[in-house]
Amino acid sequence: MVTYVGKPRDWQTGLQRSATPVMKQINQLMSFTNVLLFPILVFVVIAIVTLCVKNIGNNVVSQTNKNLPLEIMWTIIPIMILSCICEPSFKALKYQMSQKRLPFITIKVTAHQWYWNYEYNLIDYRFNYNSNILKPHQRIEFKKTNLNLYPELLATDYELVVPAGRVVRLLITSGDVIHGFSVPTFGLKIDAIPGKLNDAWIKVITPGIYYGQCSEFCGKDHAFMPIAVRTMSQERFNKWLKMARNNLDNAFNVIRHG
Ligand SMILES: [Cu+2]
Repeated sequence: MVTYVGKPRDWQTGLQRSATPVMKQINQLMSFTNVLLFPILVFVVIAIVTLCVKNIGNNVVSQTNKNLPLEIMWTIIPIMILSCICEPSFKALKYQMSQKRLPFITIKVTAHQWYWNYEYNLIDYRFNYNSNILKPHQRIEFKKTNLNLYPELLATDYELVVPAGRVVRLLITSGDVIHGFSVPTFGLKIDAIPGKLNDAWIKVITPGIYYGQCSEFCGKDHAFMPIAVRTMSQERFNKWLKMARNNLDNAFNVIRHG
């Protein structure tokens, strides 16, 4: 059973709900920054309105020049605000970029115009498959008629499948031009560059389906190469691995209905 769908909501203004520890930190950073930004917004609005009202009817606008205390103040205060943002920001970045030792599995993600290839390269299981956008006429064939679980322009025929609660290492590259592997709920946005392997890690807490899109303009179908990630318990994932190396369609059928 799919328990959670990680996708954008209509009229959403904030970030998507976090599904990984990295995104949790990014969300916390965002909330913290907003707390700092709100008083600045209020101060700037009040200052503009006050100055406008004060200068109504004046042909010559009042000016303040060479006011040393004022200049010191507007240098020191922004430095203090930026220093406050700097610490959690670098902390989140460092966490995101840290190498995780002994990941449960490493998956190679290769971008192509305009689909993704996922390669599982384990000692016993070596296989890869392409993930294309799910076209409307394929919905019945793939048993993906539920638009909430499989939204238009985001659903794919075969998802990237990862175990929940385990560290998964992703090696991201491209077979043609630069693409971007981006899944907002994971706090993940990393370029897929031809001839270069980029490294990222995810640890998805809740089983579900999570959606993202290519985030580097890569040609005419850039908007039609979505990313769908299906996460499940380790037990089910192991079963899926065993089946997927022999019969991919059968493996996906089982996890869809199991
Ligand atoms: Cu692309």
